[in-house]
Amino acid sequence: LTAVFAQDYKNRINENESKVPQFTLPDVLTCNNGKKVKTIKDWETIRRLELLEIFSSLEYGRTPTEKIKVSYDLLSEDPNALNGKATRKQVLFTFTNGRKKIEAILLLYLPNKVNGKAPVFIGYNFLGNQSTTTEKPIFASPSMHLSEDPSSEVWIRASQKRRWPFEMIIDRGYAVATMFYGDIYPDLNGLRDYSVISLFSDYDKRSKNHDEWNAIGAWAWGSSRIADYIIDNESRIDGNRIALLGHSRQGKAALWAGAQDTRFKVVISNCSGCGGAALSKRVFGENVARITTTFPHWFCPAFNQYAGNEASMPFDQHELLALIAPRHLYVASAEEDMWADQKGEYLGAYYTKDVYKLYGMHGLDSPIPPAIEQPIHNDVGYHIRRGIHDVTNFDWTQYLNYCDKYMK
Ligand code: GTR
Repeated sequence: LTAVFAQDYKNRINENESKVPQFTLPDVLTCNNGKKVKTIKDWETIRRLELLEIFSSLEYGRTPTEKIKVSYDLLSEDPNALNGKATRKQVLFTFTNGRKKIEAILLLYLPNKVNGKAPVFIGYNFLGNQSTTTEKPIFASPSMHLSEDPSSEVWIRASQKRRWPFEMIIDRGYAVATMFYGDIYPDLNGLRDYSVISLFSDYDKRSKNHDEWNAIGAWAWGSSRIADYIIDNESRIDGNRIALLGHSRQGKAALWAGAQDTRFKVVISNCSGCGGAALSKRVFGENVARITTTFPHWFCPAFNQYAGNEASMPFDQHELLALIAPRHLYVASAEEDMWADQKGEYLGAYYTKDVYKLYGMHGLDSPIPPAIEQPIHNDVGYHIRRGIHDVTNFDWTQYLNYCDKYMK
């Protein structure tokens, strides 16, 4: 039956621009009561809070404010990593509520040549810290055994090294920190009990509350915990210059984290697609029906009501991206990544412009996306590069250039 449903939704996937429905986007600066935001104060004290409430109650679920106890243990430190260019640290995070604990490991590279505090990129990896580098020893990430197929060769050392050009990042004077996202919420339906969500005092595994937070909410929460650690404990990193980067599903989580936590000064969405930077109302590529069926554990239950009914959504993703203003936002797409709806990703970023304008900042100028590999580095950044759904050196080069412009 599941296969039949999946096929049904697959049949309804549209990747033809001429079949994109007519739609009207909600105006990001119009409050729920119909009044228009005219000042930064109105935006920050009224509309911004309304939008956070919309995304908490209708898409990602509510992030609790309760604090979970966490301890940090330095597992290893090597001042001569990456041919002496970096100091590599591995830090064990133990989250606990007294009855139960969940462990995660942060892999951190600090640039040795930087005197004083370096800016940092934070980002999750898909396949464990050991997948990001050939360096040794790298500890296996604690929750890898909970993944779909732990014996698969994708988990081997350095399998995703190309997505993590540590040396290039270090050479540019940035620190970089990564963690396996499955350590925060193992990415399979039915594994909530193994996620950080299960540590909260009101956790009820049977809860079907419409605004119940889920995997994307948990990953976003976890990014903020990495920021806590860095700000409180890493004297070689500048806590005021944190860039958060996420690819694909982690791009969705990075945007949600950046919307909520103003300590992220640059938020980078790499091919985040549906539920990320892409406008839902275009119903192009992956759509709400498909994503909530394939990944029922990502969003809050309320989001399911828009399956096959994007037209009825009282919000869209440009309003999520606008919550990052006046901090910096970068959205990137890939030419062959129709599934993520490249044009929808561009428009999601473009339609933040009125909020950036309120702050006297420069968003994207044209509703028409730029040509392939012609990056725009206004206060809001965007590029579309050749190739498939991935993170490449081209992407990293743009992120480094953009951060040099706004974080150095
Ligand atoms: C796909 C999913 C996308 C995107 C992608 C990824 O299967 O449909 O929404 O998140 O995975 O994370 O690589």
